[in-house]
Amino acid sequence: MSFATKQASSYFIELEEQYGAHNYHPLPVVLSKGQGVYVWDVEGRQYFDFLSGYSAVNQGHCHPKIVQAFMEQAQTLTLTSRAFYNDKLGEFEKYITQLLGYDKVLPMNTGVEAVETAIKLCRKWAYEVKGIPENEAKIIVCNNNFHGRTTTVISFSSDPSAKNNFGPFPKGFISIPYNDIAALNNVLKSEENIAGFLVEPIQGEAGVFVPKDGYLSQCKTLCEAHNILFIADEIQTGLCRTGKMLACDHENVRPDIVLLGKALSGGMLPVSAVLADDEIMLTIKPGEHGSTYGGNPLASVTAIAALQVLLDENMAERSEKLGAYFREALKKTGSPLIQTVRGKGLLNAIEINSSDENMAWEICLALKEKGLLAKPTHGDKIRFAPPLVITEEQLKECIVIIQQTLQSFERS
Ligand code: IF1
Repeated sequence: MSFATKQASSYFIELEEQYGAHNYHPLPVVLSKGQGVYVWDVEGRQYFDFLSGYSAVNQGHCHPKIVQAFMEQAQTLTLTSRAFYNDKLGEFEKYITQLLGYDKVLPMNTGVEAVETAIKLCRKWAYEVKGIPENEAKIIVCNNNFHGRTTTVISFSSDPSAKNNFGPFPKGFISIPYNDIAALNNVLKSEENIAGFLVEPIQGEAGVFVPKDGYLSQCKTLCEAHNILFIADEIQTGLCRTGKMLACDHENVRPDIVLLGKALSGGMLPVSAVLADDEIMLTIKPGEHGSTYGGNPLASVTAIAALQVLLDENMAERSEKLGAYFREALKKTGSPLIQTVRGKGLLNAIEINSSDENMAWEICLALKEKGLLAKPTHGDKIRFAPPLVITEEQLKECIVIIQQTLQSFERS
């Protein structure tokens, strides 16, 4: 690396350090370009992206079809607000509701806005359809959840770093253990005025924690029996990431409310969506909820293109097949540093077996040197979630990189 180029990275890192809030601790790599499964840093080095913007670029970086749709609309009409109709929102609404089989969609921007929307919808439904007394509705959530970072959503987080000193918090949430059907059953029997159950089909932030087969379908059955809404946060697991359009599809579960975000725009701009049937969705009336950017024509057009690419390129099948192959290959390495391999489709993580609490971070630094970007989560886990456009050949190359990197740590 030449002196001049070495300065490029450190220049941008120092800029962020000096002028940006310190709410992140990134891996020391400065990216300036992306295409498909690859990203490049400011020194021109190429990397496999094994984070995919936390699953926002399932379709690969700068997918040409999504870029084209985005560019054309960007030159035509980008934002009208919802004070007026536009000629793209309805098309998007028709497309996504038909694709996923719901009566209606409510478009928002970020993932956490979709979560907030679902909470509001669930409560409205509880008061106006189910008949829960005013201000008494409770929503069940799971320990170690991650649903975003607004004050209401962190109020039911169990992660102290997400929550500490951000109170006071609103009431109305009950947290139970994840992957524990008895816990859900107990709380439904013992508590009154339950409106809904909000759950991630696979817990992402918790280190890609896959619940046992049948968990989601049993939860759904219990929710039906108690007349409460089953709300699936598919913001990370949805849109082919786990090998099906929705992770709930693995168990043929149809949630009452589905939340999408991230890959809904293929990484172009924040687009999220809440899907539900009329009985739920029509409880919100004009003026009761919304957003300046939600449902804008640029987002609408981009989202249709992003969804169409998932279908055209058989991303669900690719994800399922390559994911299974990837996990098998990781297990076959027999590396003593791998405690567990888990995941579904191309949403995967390994748990590092080491007494050194910095080991996962050190491994990610070493992977970076070998041309693969991955991010440690919760200290001892490394998440592997490449764009779904990755080819079998590229994946094999990546497995070799991971294997060699782990080996270099085994010796030391
Ligand atoms: C950050 C994790 C991923 C999500 C689910 C809602 C949201 C997210 C299931 C909110 C967002 C992100 C946000 C990112 C870290 C990240 C993450 F490690 F924290 F868990 F992806 F794995 N529901 N997840 O995963 O969506 O408002 O951000 O659009 O730095 O906070 P958002």
